[in-house]
Amino acid sequence: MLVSSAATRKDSSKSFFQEPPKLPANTFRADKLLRTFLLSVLPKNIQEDIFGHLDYVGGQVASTLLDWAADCEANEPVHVPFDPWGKRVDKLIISQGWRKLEGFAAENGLVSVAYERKFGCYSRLYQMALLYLFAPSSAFVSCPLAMTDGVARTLEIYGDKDLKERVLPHLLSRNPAEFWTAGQWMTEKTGGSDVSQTSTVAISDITEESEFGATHRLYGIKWFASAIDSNAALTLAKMGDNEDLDTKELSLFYVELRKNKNERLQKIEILRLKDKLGTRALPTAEIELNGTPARIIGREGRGVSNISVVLNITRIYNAVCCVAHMRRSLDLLEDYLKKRKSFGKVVFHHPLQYRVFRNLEIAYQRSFLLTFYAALLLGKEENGEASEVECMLLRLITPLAKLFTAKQVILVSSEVVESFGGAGYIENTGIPRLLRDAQVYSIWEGTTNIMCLDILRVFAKYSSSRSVLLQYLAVNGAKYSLNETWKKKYRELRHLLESLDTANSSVQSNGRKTAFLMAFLWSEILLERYNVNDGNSVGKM
Ligand code: UCC
Ligand code: FAD
Repeated sequence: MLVSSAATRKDSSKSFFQEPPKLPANTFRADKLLRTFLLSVLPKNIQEDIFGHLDYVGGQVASTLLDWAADCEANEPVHVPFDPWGKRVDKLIISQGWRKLEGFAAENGLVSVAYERKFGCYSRLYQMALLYLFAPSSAFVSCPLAMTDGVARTLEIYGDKDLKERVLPHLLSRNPAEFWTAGQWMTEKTGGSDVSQTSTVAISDITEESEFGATHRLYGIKWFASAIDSNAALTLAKMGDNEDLDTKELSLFYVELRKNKNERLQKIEILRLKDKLGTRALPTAEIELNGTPARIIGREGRGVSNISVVLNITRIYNAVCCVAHMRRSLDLLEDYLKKRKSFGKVVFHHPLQYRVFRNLEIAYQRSFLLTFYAALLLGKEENGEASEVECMLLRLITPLAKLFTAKQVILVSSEVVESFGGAGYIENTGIPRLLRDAQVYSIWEGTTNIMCLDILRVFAKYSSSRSVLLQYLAVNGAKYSLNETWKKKYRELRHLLESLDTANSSVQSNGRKTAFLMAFLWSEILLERYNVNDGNSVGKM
């Protein structure tokens, strides 16, 4: 009798298999907040025009694209510096999955939708909704798309006829065979936050006719160059012709790396690929520019200001990808917690775990609303429809959304790993990657501190910016009758902004406090405005 009950116990443990987490079959249909936001912001005719496409993408990202992304993760990029005979070849081996994801992005207008401007000021929002669906299944193809978009916008603003007529169409192509991606090389060994120590020099000794009208040759090392399989890049360098002149100022250069993806780089050596904590499917290289032909863009010495066009686009991409990363993690977690049992019920129904989950959802909602409000303002600005106040709000919300979402995604991903229990720590469940990949968003495209300083830079540079922000917050705080906590925090922010004039070191050291107060106050308003406080996107117990 004893023997048989032990055998039964043994059998039941052997026959128990935990159901793994599953994504919704269509992530657009399942996404209540995305739909709520688009329904309340977009005119009806635009909803009708774009929802079919979002629905298609929402289905693909939860099926076909998962296989392509898995292929990217299983076959990380490889750099082969030499051939068997010792000749430098700098071959880059990239997975099929990566190419397919790039092709999907081109065909579905992941970059071009924003530039075709078929939906006027709402084109950006449509594009960012596509990116939001695509990013978590893209193995970081989202990264070259971000930089391609930033470069496209820079060429729109500063490019000459050739760049606009020959290069821009490649960046905006919907044909995978014609589509080019672009990179952005700013960081050097001496610094990524502070690029003033850049040692790359530009010499104007172009003698032969260059295919893309190169004006200079570049010499130097770029310490981080992501998506090194790209076709083009923007980079910074000092003018190096005359050592006696003050060459401190940086200029912006366009580099054409290759016409076809598999071509070898000309006068650029890949020193090695970075061995990274996350983003492992993305080829990030250290490169040496050995007389690389390059073409100056914009005014000499205005490189940092000019490349900030790229930064302001990629920072919004960064925020969208963080929000998307949170949504994907929470979708997987909710499904899992509704299947996993402990102490006699599914874990989702334990009040404490439910509270944890709900708080993560709220962090996600705040992040989503700040980010998509930024996308809405960006669309208006690009279409010439933003008021002066809206332009100022956009300038402030861009670094704010970048820094806030990048911190929230780390917090959310870490809790998600823990909420999966031990399974969250086991590599082939796919869950640990969520945490590893989350860490990058707060580093690249400007760290959290640099974003705080960027916000302070705006307050210092534009005298009206503080009153514009405070007025916006006060009017909306009153409109939505926000509570005492909100009012107290508003007064705290007002006090901090008033103290900016004192120019002492506490101004900078309060940078994070200032930014996180702004994020709280602003996101509270957006939660009310888009009626999210009723928990309409929070998984019900
Ligand atoms: O990390 C990178 C790529 C990663 C892969 C792609 C990820 C895509 C994300 C999608 C998710 C999947 S690329 C490297 C990114 N690097 C950074 O973000 C640099 C961080 N450092 C900064 O942001 C600094 O603030 C600097 C380097 C931009 C500027 O520092 P400085 O030297 O102190 O600059 P100044 O003197 O304050 O600014 C020079 C001029 C000023 O204008 P003027 O001269 O007219 O007064 C500034 O107002 O540039 C202007 N400026 C800006 N204007 C500076 N930043 C901005 C801005 N954001 N918008 C407008
Ligand atoms: P540092 O500038 O040395 O900063 C170190 C720390 O000091 C940071 O925490 C920073 O916040 C803090 N700090 C610096 N200055 C201040 C200050 N004034 N006040 C307060 N705190 C400060 N770069 C590119 O150009 N192109 C790319 O394609 C690219 N791809 C990347 C891919 C990955 C996966 C990663 C991780 C990075 C990539 N980068 C790229 C580099 C990235 O942009 C930089 O790492 C980043 O900007 C920080 O620069 P840094 O590494 O030199 O850090």
